[in-house]
Amino acid sequence: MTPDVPRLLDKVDCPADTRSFSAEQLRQLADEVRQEMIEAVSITGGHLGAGLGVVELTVALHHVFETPRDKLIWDVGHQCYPHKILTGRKDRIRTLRQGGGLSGFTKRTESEYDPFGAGHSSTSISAGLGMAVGRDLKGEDFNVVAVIGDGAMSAGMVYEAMNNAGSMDSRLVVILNDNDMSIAPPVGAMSAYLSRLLSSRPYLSIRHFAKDLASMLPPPLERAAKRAEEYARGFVSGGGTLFEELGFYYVGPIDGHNFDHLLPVLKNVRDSQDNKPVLIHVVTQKGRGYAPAEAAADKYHGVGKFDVVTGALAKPKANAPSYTSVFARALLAEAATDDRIVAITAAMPAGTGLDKFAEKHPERCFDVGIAEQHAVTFAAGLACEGFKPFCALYSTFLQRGYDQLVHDAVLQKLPVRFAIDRAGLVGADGATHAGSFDLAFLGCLPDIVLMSPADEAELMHMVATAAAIDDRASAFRYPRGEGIGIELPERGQVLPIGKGRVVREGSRVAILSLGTRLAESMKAADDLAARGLSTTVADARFMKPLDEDLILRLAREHEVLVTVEEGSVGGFGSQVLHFLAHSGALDRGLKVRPMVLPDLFLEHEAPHKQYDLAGLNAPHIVATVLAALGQGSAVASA
Ligand SMILES: Cc1ncc(C[n+]2csc(CCOP(=O)(O)OP(=O)(O)O)c2C)c(N)n1
Repeated sequence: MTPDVPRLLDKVDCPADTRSFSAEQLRQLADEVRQEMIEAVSITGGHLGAGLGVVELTVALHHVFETPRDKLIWDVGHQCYPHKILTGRKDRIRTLRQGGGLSGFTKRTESEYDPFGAGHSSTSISAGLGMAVGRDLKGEDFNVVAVIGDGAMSAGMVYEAMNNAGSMDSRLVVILNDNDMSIAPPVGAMSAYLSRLLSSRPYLSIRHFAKDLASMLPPPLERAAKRAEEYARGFVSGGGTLFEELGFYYVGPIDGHNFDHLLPVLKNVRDSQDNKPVLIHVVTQKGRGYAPAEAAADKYHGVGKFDVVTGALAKPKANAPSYTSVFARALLAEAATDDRIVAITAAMPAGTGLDKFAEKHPERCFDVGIAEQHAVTFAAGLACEGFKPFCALYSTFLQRGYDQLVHDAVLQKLPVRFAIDRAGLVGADGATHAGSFDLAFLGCLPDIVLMSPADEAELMHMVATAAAIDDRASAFRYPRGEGIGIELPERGQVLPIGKGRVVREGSRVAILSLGTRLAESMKAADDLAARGLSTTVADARFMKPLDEDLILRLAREHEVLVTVEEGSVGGFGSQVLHFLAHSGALDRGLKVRPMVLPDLFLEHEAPHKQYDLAGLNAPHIVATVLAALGQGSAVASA
């Protein structure tokens, strides 16, 4: 686009500015939004493919519906960049995912156009139904539209919501954005069903839009007859869709890049007064309009900075392998000699490193879709049959499988191994994706073995240890990003259960670290030593069982004991304090200072700044020790 052609986008400050646009103008606006989005993401990094795929849909929705009065809910929220550009945030779009800038997801506190925040998938139909029913209870009149991807349709929550919606007399519009991709290719019977549905039905024709569509959404009195007829048709031809069986009107498929298709269907649905849920099946292409992203939808799902002209992705300088890749390497090393090892991912094969495992052992690796609850209980079932399941999930997504973890795995002492990636702070992905809580919600469970490595070699040992624990569930949690560059063994060693290690001997101050804050603890010890405070540093390795002997020794031999972890209150430090209180060590005047993540949802920010904000770097540890000794003031660390 030449700079002297005025952009329509410059005149669009909010969706209302598009309401009088012609289809031709909407097409131009879509091109401009697409260009704007590509340029912004090339600078900020972020989710690219999903947003590019919904540019036309986003423009059409805001043109047809009266947002923000009509509520528009984006499932996961990772495809919302075009939506942000159109809803008063285009001036800040180049701050996406940067500290103090726009969130990479929808967020209620960010805009009145974001009626529901997201980050985790498959919540939109439930939230939309709640809003629709709330609207009806209040006697108000607005539309609720939920846009959900085919990948997100693999989660059970979607079916709970549709099951409920189909039996309620509430008007709700669900748009199924079918691009035949999750992050990786979609999996499962539902995905196969959608493909069959598409191949068995031509796109709705213009004739349909003009005439037949109106009659698909009958006034209430005709509804019973109409539905009987639909059921009969479905029965005779076998053509009734699953959605219709669940009580939705099914409209589609339609081409989600074609305004001539989108506009009449959306207007029709908007103007219908029928109190029933409608599902519009929209077909889109992930990465649409940007050749590199069209060609590699998985690679361009989420990106760092890139060159707009060539599509070349800037490779961050890697000093050391990522924890994810070390986990994959360690698991492969274990699986080489033990064919009972199996691995489970919930739609994150590359994110968890299990793509490597799947290449080597396709028959032993299971991608179950975005279905963390199922992943956990499926793993428990595999354990019942004598397998050694490694269930690899991000900490934040494991939250969804908590009851399954407690009730199906841990309580039954089934040896499911939980490989918990992205534990702790996650940088640009922000609060929705932070893995802050797993230590707290796992540490309270009886019988679980809970570990956290201080570096990537330790992670290898913990994978080997988990493989060897056959009488109960175990978990090891490790952070996003790269390790410290330590030499890696060919294969991990099995660690003594519940035993930590002292990595530096001192006499006055003790720092007991769990996880990768050990490096900062060592730096703090150097600083303290330079101030004449001889400092012991220990790596707990295990949060459960606690190394009681080690803790008692540290308590006995030091004046101050600081615990450090990258987790919320209620985790390791709380367990140590609880133990020490009962042991009587506190009565003897020991000064204990647990250092944890702050008690707030930390926003997106560069990782190194997040540690500063969280107060978990070496200077914070030093300050905490000095304050405990009455030699300085504590910095905020909790
Ligand atoms: C509960 C949960 N598990 C995993 C993820 C990670 N994740 C983000 S987007 C995505 C794929 C979504 O696919 P789809 O719904 O088809 O949307 P698309 O990106 O194709 O537009 C996944 C697995 C998540 N956000 N939430």
